Amino acid sequence: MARNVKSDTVVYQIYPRSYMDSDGDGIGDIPGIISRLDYIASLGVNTIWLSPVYASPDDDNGYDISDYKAIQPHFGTMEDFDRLIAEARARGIDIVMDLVINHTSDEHEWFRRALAGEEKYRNYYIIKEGKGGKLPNNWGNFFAECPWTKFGDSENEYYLHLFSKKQPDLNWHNPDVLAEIEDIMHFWLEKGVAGFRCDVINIIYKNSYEDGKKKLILTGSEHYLSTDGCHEILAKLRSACLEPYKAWAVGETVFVDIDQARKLTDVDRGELDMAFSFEHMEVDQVIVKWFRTKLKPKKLMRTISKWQTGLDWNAVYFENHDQPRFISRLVGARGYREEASKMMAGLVMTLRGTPFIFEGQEIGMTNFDYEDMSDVMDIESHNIYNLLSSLHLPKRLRWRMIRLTSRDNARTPMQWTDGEHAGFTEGTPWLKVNGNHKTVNVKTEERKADGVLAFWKRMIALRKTSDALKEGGFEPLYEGGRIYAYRRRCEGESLVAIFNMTAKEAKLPRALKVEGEVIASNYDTHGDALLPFEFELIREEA
Ligand code: TEU
Repeated sequence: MARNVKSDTVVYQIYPRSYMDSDGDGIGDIPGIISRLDYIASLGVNTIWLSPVYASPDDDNGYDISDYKAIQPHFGTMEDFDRLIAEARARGIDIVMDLVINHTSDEHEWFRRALAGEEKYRNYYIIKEGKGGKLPNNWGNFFAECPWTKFGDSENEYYLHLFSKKQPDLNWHNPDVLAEIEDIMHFWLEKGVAGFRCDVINIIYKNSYEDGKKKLILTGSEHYLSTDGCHEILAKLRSACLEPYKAWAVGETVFVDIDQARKLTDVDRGELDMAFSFEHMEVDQVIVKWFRTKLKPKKLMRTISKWQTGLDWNAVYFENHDQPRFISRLVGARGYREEASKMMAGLVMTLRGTPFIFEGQEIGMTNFDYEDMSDVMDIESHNIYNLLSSLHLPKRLRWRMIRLTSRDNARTPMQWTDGEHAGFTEGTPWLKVNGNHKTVNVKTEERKADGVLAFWKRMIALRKTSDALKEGGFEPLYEGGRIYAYRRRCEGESLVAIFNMTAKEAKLPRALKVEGEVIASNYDTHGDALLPFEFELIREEA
């Protein structure tokens, strides 16, 4: 089997709630996205990944699906969706759907019918008896709540939910579940979607429901991370759904190591085209994601190189709807937002793999500027905050942790203009816009010949014309305290990318002498030392 994703695919992720509101209800929608397709096309990207737009009670902003074949009414109608596909295609842009199949919403018809006592649908979920007055097992939960909730009125039965209690896990031991999901995938593929981003795909198949070895987080995960059953299901979904349409799939694969990711993306096994790994997002993390320390560039470089050399093809990303803005992690309060944003464009567009750009990254959007929990909407952040309160952590510390790690950092509305609500809505936005929209916004960027947006566009365009960037191998050259360098080479072209990943000037190490022409950079002049967050792409002499 071959990989279905093409080497020139560049993906732009849209979090529909926060992108563009067309009807003034404060929530982004599909007509809003359609109205921005010319802008998206102007970036040079050729694929959009849409975070979920299916019907949902929105306990987790659409990652709790109540009908896989319907559009969330506040996002629009199925006609709007069909129009989106057609209008995007007219601009050479594919649509990739988010596929959330570890769990449904508790308001999905299957769960309702299970609750109503229909045996067939009980079997779609994981319902277990409590043990001696206790829960069925000692597992942990991704959202820091209890993963077992009483099933309906039952005395001693619980259903498993690794996320919120409104997200019951599906029972992937049941072949009917597989058949349902295949049907759903065919439905969207028939509409012309180019593939799927598969939510927490490596945890869908639970090997057993025994107690897990006690851990600080996610006790029990050894029973469901990248199990053989999961590999089997992925292979089936590929041959039954993806292959007939030559569609591709990227897996969100939590807690994977290189070996697991290699297996999940091995072309001959025919499962996923590529996987989102997390190790590079955890370089500033201490044990769990809510404890952050300063980002150490060398650790970041080493992690990037490890995955670049360890996997044949990577899903290259530094931002998405779950992660704080990477720019904020990189520069903190030190300034250099523009320089660092451009440097990140250089990094994303020159690594080997499929680049994913998250909405707003292309104009250098940063973490939210809220000062209080009342502005935060994310269920995970609220759960954590409550947990920390129950542990009597001082309010200041609690808030600091939320501020640095909340998923809402990435979910603030897209900043289109310097006007009211950043031009995102004429109503009241569901989540407050960042005050820096006065200076950081698309309209302002579009007027700048050398702005962050212009630089992203240039890097996206450059990648399209370069075989070394699209297909060439990756060779790490230097990983220092400040400077990172690697070579991308294919027959006939050799490029070296050099980065100063810090806010201080850094001397070019003697070991790193590269001869050639600078073909892209975020600074005009180049000396022996790299300026703060300087990026250079050098075409080596043949
Ligand atoms: O995320 C799964 C996941 O493990 C994390 O990224 C999650 O956001 C959290 O940080 C766990 O501590 C996916 C989606 O991307 C996320 O938005 C959903 O909330 C989640 O699955 C459940 O569907």
